[in-house]
Amino acid sequence: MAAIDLRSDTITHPTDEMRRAMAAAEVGDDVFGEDPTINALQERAAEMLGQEAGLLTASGTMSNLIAALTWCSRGDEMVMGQEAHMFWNESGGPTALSGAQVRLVPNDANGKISAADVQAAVRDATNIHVPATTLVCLENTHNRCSGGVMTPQDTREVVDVAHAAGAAVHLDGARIFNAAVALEVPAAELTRDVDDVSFCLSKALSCPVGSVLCGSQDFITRARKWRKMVGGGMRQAGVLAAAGVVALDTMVERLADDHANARRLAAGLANIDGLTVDPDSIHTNIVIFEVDREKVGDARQVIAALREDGVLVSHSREQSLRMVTHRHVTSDDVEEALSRVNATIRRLAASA
Ligand code: TLP
Repeated sequence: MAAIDLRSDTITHPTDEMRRAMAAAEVGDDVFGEDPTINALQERAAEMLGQEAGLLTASGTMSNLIAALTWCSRGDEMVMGQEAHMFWNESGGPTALSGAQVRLVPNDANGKISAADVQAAVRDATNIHVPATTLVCLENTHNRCSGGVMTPQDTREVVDVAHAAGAAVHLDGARIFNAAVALEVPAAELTRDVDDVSFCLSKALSCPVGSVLCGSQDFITRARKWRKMVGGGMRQAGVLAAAGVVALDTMVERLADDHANARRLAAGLANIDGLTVDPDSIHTNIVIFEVDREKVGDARQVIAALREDGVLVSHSREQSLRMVTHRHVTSDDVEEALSRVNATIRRLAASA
């Protein structure tokens, strides 16, 4: 029985077309800016996101780190949502390496942070007792908030408040194309107002490696130096960028299939006694659901039991589990996964 792997969209493999493009890629030394395939990817990405320039990085974590290093100095403050990936899952890098501290504001259930909360969090630049707010970070889609989306209007409201306070806005758009497809808007609508945006090639877009950080020419010039400092100058990485170009051409529209599968998955999970999820709250490819401890048991034991029954899921928090749909999960796999989950949960509930 083949396992159905719903741990993350990061597990996706490159397509045959990507592999062919990688093998044939024209390359050069990217630290000299001479890799034509990387240059093409960066230009294409920047254009799609309504920004002037782009920079290939090794990962989403590296892009977010470079953004923090570019905008923040020691003693500054960056504002972000309390559920931000940058806060939870990047080993503390953005604050540790920039020397700036973080100020958290609430995320709503969709991952949105409100302009009012940001307004209340930014510091008075004339007060020497407080840190300077130099950066506000957004995340769209929102990983820990069930892949929730921020609309262009939500984004603009926060950007206006941040800019009025003299802070830049970084968008962790690891899954920005999922947000664009879900909202049926061009990605640029969600990104052109921010000062920089990073998106991941290696998640639902199916590339093996990489993210692209986009922003103004001046921002990218500064970011390029930080990328070198953190060891991200990757030389003939056109072999990776080639997959990225194919991804931007072929992998964006199909994200709607992942979203439909995620909704189907959520609807099925909602019917299983002992699990709780609101299917109407699922807009993209991430499904986070609660496990009733009394009825079913500890969430980590549930993960182990599901693994034995051929369904791989990840832990989100305390009693929440996460499933992510992606290119290797078909609608038949969703049905099969639901039937396996149902059997596992019934078994656990019988022995609880
Ligand atoms: N997220 C991974 C894990 O780290 C949780 C996943 O499986 O979803 N921003 C966001 C919003 C992300 O979800 C991730 C990865 C990153 C940044 C970091 O990207 P990578 O893994 O390329 O460093």
